[in-house]
Amino acid sequence: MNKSLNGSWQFKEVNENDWLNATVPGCNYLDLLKLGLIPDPFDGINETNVYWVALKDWEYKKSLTVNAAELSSDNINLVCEMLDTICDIFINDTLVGKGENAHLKYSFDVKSFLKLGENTIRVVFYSPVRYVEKKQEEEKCPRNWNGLDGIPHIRKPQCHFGWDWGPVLPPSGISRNIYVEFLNMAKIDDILIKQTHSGDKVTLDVFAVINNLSGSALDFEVKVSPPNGDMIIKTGKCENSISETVVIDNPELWWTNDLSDKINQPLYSVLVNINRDEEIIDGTEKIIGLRTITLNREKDQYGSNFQFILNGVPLFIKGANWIPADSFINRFDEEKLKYSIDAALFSNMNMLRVWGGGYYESDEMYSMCDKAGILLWQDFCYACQPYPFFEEEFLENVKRETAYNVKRLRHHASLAVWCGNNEIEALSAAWPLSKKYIEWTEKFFYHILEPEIRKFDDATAYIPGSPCGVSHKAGFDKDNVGDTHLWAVWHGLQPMEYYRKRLTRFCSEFGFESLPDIKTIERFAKPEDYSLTSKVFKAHQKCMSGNMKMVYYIATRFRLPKQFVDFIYLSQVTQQECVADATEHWRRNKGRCNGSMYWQLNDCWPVCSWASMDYYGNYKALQYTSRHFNAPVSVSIENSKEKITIFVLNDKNEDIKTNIRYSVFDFKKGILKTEEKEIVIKALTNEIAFDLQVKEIAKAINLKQAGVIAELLNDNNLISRKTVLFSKEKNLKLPKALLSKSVKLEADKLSITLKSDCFARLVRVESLCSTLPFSDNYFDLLPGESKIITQTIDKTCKPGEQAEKITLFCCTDVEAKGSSVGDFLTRAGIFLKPVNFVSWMYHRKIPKDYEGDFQTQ
Ligand code: BMA
Repeated sequence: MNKSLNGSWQFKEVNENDWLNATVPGCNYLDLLKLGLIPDPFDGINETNVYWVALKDWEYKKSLTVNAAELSSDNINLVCEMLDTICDIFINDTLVGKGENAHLKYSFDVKSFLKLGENTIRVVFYSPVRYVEKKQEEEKCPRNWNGLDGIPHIRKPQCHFGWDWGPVLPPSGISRNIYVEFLNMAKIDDILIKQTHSGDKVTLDVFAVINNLSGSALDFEVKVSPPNGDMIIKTGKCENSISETVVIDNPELWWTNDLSDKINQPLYSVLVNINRDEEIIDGTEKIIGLRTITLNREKDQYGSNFQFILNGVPLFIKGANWIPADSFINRFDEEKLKYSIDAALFSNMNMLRVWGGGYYESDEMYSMCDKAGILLWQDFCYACQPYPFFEEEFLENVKRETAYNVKRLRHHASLAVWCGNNEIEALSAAWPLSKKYIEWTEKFFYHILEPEIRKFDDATAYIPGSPCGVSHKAGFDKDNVGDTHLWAVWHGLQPMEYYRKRLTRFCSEFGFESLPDIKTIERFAKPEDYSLTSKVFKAHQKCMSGNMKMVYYIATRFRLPKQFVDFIYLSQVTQQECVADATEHWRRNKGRCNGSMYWQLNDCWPVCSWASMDYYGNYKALQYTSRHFNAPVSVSIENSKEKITIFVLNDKNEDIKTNIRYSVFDFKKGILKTEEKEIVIKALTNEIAFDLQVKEIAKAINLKQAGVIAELLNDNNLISRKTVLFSKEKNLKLPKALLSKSVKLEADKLSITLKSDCFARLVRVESLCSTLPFSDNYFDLLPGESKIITQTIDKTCKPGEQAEKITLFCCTDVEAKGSSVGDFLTRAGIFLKPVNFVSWMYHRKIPKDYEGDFQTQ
């Protein structure tokens, strides 16, 4: 039996006398905020004003009443699912245990410390900053670029100490469930389920470890419940373990959402009960999906592959990177999680990468992705810095962390790959003098971590790090092997078309920053702060020179705006164009390139960043556009000065019969010419549908006022559409569009009909009250064309307000500031800033292919 200790606690700064109300799970910042003792750390420049919190020690206490029956239990454990981080745990003022790893569940044997009646549990958390500083004095880790020096010493999400998108707000507290476990007779400690797929059968081997305190044999039952159909039950006798086999005929396989026609993917429940005299003593259920997922890294004609294969079907991965969803993770509840996973589904993603500077994600997130059909790539929690694995205690600590998280997550259908770390190898050139650290990076990620994983999971693929190559520090930056992180665009100021030169096997990171939604900005800045160089906007931009880089890239396509707020629109449409162009390029080269995961899906606070959805859940342009460029069946255009090549992309495991057409249109007169044909695209392949010569098109029309639109239709229903123009928007004669809308209330949604008198580029439909997404946004409208989009009724808006507060905006609504020469000089100034220029020089060269042995380690 478990007795929860969640709920009301008391807390105080260690040197204070007065105990204050606290909530568990939670943290010191949230408790202080609730009491009004600190201002909102996300507002203005408050982040620095509340830094003192991280420098103090904090203690939490709660009383616990134990009755005679409980006290006589065979075993009594205090279980803490997350203690963040360095802490001592006392019961009735006696030390019962220590916490030193936020990525680990602790279970302390407390039977001998509890007394009948009232007991006091007290947890004292020591300042994470002071801890790291002290450790760093004893053993110097190399300098850090993200956050404080020395953070590798503490097993806590590294981004708590600041990142190039995150604030420095390292919390302390009991961050997940805490409970007392009263054990009698027996408990199931662990369940492992192995799947063997052959023909139309899946064999499940179910193993359980029993902590049997009864001293005698017990009955067990293994119950497997399919999503549809009859339960299979196996029974027997057990002492300290169970090993049972269940064969499933005609299994319903688990697929990613893009390969499935179901909204909820089929899941099987595997329940193990241990009984005595027909009474259940303990039971544990695991929800699994029947599937095989492998990572094919075989040598091939291009080098060595990097391709996920699901139930034998090669996948093109379309996804994004996931960071901790809130600086104070307890605020991220199930509803917000669902909202985020829905955003990934909206954007046709089949994988998210859980990045290594944060958490091993929650059971809830894994379960939701199981259901949604989204794969998860789980980094181990090491990022961008080498770690002191040579310290015995540290190594033992992380081995325990590995065992716990592998056992916790291995049964999930969504788990696709274990990845050792984020970018440590790639950055190790920065620590040439830290030999010991570099040696141990290789030892740990190439020789220690995988065997530790294999003790508990021999089914899930492992890569030592991301990006990875062939072996330690060999090939991690090459296109022909492993995965790549491509940052030449953005960090390296290379032109946005640069990606087209990169035929990477798998791009697991690349990205482009933009401003968050105006509703988000209003929550952290006042109108007088509305400038990219104001104190507040600099505080809400963590990437060096980030705000200026946005300006730099915007000016390549658009005239710089007069109004600050137009930077929101311009940065977002530039971001979406950049990511769309790269992803489509890699999708067109499927087989050689097998994945595109942009950096990053979400934010942990309101900030200018690479996210496609801001902290408060507003979709940026990229979140909308991803829905199109990630759609499993979609149209894509490869354009150059000479040619326009129209592709149809099919990532479905079935042949698709569609109509494809292209039209040449004039910005004012509309469609001038159309050609259409029926085409069958074989399963999992791409086809070139049309190859157009720009010279030919130019004979009939002025390219400065025309474009080409490609459309994919299924029974006259438009399923995908793409526009291409012949120059950057700032060089074209785009007529000022007159946009109109009519809004109708239908059952649970608004239906909005939009129209434009002439070609309207990148139409934004904005709600000034609701965060809920529209069904589509940031699209082009042809002259006279109308389009209907919808938005779910938002109960947080006043009646009528949601429809009223919809505004329309497009490219020609941006009022330019100054002259083109002024824009050019602004760009040149940003480019020539030493930090930018040096980065540009560094990223200019495209790495040559790896030429050594392709046997990956
Ligand atoms: C990647 C990530 C992060 C970082 C991002 C943006 O390299 O792994 O460390 O936040 O780039 O710079």
